[in-house]
Amino acid sequence: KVTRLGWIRNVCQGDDNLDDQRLIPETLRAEVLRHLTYTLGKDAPNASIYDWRMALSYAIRDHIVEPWFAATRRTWAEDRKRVYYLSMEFLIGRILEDATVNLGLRDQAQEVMASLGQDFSQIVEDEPDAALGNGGLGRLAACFMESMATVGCPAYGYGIRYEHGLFRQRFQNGQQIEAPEDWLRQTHPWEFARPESAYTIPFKGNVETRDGKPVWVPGETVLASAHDTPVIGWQGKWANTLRLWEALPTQMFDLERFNRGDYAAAAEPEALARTLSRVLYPDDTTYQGKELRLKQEFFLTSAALQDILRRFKNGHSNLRDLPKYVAIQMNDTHPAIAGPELVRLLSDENGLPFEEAMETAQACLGYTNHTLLPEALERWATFTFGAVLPRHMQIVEQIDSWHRRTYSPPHYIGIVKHQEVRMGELAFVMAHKVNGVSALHSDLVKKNLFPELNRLHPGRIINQTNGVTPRRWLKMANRPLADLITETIGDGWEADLDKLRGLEAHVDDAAFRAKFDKSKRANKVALAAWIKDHCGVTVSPDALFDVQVKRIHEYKRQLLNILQTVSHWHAIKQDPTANWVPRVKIFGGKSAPGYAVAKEIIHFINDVATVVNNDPDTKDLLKIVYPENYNVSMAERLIPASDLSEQISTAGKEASGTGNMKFMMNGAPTIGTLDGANVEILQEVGAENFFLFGLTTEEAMKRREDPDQSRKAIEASQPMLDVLQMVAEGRFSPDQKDRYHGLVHRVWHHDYFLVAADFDAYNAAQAKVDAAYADRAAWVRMAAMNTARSGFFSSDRTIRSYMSEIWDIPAAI
Ligand code: B1N
Repeated sequence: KVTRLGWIRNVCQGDDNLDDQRLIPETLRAEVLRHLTYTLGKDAPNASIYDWRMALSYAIRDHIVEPWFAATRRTWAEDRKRVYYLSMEFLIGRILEDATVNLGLRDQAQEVMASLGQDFSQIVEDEPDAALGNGGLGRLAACFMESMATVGCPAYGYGIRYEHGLFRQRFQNGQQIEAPEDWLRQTHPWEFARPESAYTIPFKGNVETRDGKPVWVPGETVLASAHDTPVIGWQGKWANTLRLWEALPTQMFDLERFNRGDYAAAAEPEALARTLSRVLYPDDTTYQGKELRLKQEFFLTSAALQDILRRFKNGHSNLRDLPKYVAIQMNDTHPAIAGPELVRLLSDENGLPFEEAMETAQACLGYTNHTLLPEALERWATFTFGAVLPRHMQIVEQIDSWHRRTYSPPHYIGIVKHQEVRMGELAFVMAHKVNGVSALHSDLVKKNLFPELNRLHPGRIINQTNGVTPRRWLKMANRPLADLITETIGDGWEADLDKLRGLEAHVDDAAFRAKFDKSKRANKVALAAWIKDHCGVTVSPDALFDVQVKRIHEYKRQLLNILQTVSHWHAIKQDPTANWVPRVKIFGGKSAPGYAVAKEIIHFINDVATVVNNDPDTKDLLKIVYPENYNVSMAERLIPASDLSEQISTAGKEASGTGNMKFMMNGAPTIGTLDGANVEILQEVGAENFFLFGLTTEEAMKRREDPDQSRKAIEASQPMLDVLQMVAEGRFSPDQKDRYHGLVHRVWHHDYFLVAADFDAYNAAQAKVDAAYADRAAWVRMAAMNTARSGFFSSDRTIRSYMSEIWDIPAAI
């Protein structure tokens, strides 16, 4: 028998022979009971599911702390370079089950809780999602944190500890209603508060000159106080820290006002400071020039940089050596104020000359671009920027003229232009590497977004295709398939996903295919029960589960999907006895609260669902479900149960996509366009295992040159004419027949995202899906090929590539 610490030590020393050293369940059981009793002060007979979850979480957290210390000690001892990943979003989801999976304790945890009369899966589901992000960008940051811990890359994630994460979505008469999310109402057991690690963040005021030097005299200050969550990698061999900042007042409250009896005014400074970490902005790939958002961005960035410099100075004295020990990655332009802030800290506060500060900062900084959409590119009015960050406004001007002077560009796109600070250009100029997130996207970043800067700085823009962690998205979320994979090719694939190629040798084996099919069916049966429970709709697990889950956005074209669904419904009604393949259309996703067109699409999908699901003619052939409040934990349930992955964005608009990779790993072939990482998925999986359709990026750009393009496309397509007529007649809004006139009008006349232009091609691709699905053996083979060839999309591959191409850090594991 090995003690807990002894076991962990063996793991840390790379002893892979864990079987006879497994933590014995009795120990874990005692630990859970100890936490229940002494940490929570609860007696087992009176404990609620919440109490049990807390007790188990603390017991599991204890096991993370040892490798966490070990990794930190080793990083200090070996004086290693660290990555600092700056992101306004970390879309983590639930932690408990993921932690048990990575520690190899999942089965023990289940057994132990059962012995205590508790159901492990219920406990897991009691945990609220940590929803500190909007969508792909935030989830990518979370996958990267897990992969950095898995490959042994010393790293800190820096973010904001939002009191309220992404809003909860409900439907009322088919329309989205937002309610605040409140994940911190219950104790969050995974974090350690570090009130001793706090920094003052200055804002506003003005810049004075003293002894010929600029001195920023702030008008307000706020305190950034740290909360650390350890992030454990696969098999607990390494752990890193996610450090989230909470905003606190530098002065608790105004005692003088309080004594005067003015209680509201006395509490004002506190309330004002706290608004900085109060709520996540719910915009995905859009941007609004709100002052509070700029303050949040600076709050995160300044706290992170002060922390980074403090850690560096704790062992080093020459700030010019910073790039040898520090790599800072900016997750989009949201933390792009890091450029001027680092220059300010190095020059104003530490006395480096401007040019040396510039060089040092650049050598540390990397910038990842996540979108080409013009509405997402951050630009701040110099008026706002200068008022909130007066010293930074000066430094930005200085950077701009330094850049102009140093590279004398022919026609210069300035950082400051038309009284705006352009954060993309700023991030580009301040970074030694700029990367896109898929091959196609990185190409477009060079050609369309930064053509001038690319000519001035050849080689600075590189590609780093996104990835996702296979521990959460396969091992944890899809146990039936994960077990089958291990049974078929052995273990080790979890940290070396290219090993999945070993499955290819089995796809022509009928016995293997039967097992593969069985694993998918088990997930579908479970999902069907969940759908019955949550949506009140009965669906058959024998139907084809066709899934589109992601933020609602015009460019993602949920509208194309639902219009094609209407067309399919109409076709079934025309010929009810034909050999139709039963389908369940599943939608999931939130709209930004202020995005009226996206909200109308949600309403429309729900209205179509109501009509279709109540139609006796199509009863067993077509169902539409749209569960409320799509989030990470819902994704973990839906994706493993999917047969078909909808990735149908207008070519050139989706930077990468990461959901597409999760579906592929879980054995769902894609119906999709040549957009984002779909291009690489197609390349890896082969055209015979992918349902490709639609215009290419170039064709799409060309098509838009014709102002009449959508009308022409519609008039050339009888199915499209039929669908639009049904919608316009009010077939799906009998209580308000003209409800979708605006929607129909836009498809006819303002169809920037080319729904009409791609409709027939999409319809034809869906018919091919039906035909393919009807041939069971061929379909399952195709599904298995998707899993087998998904190795490239592990975020471990992505992180190793960032380490060598951007961060200059060797792998430890
Ligand atoms: O980033 C993901 C990509 O896979 C997606 O294709 C891309 O759309 C997404 C402003 C964004 N790009 N930009 C954002 C999010 C929040 C915000 O306030 C922009 N999200 C993406 C990961 O690379």
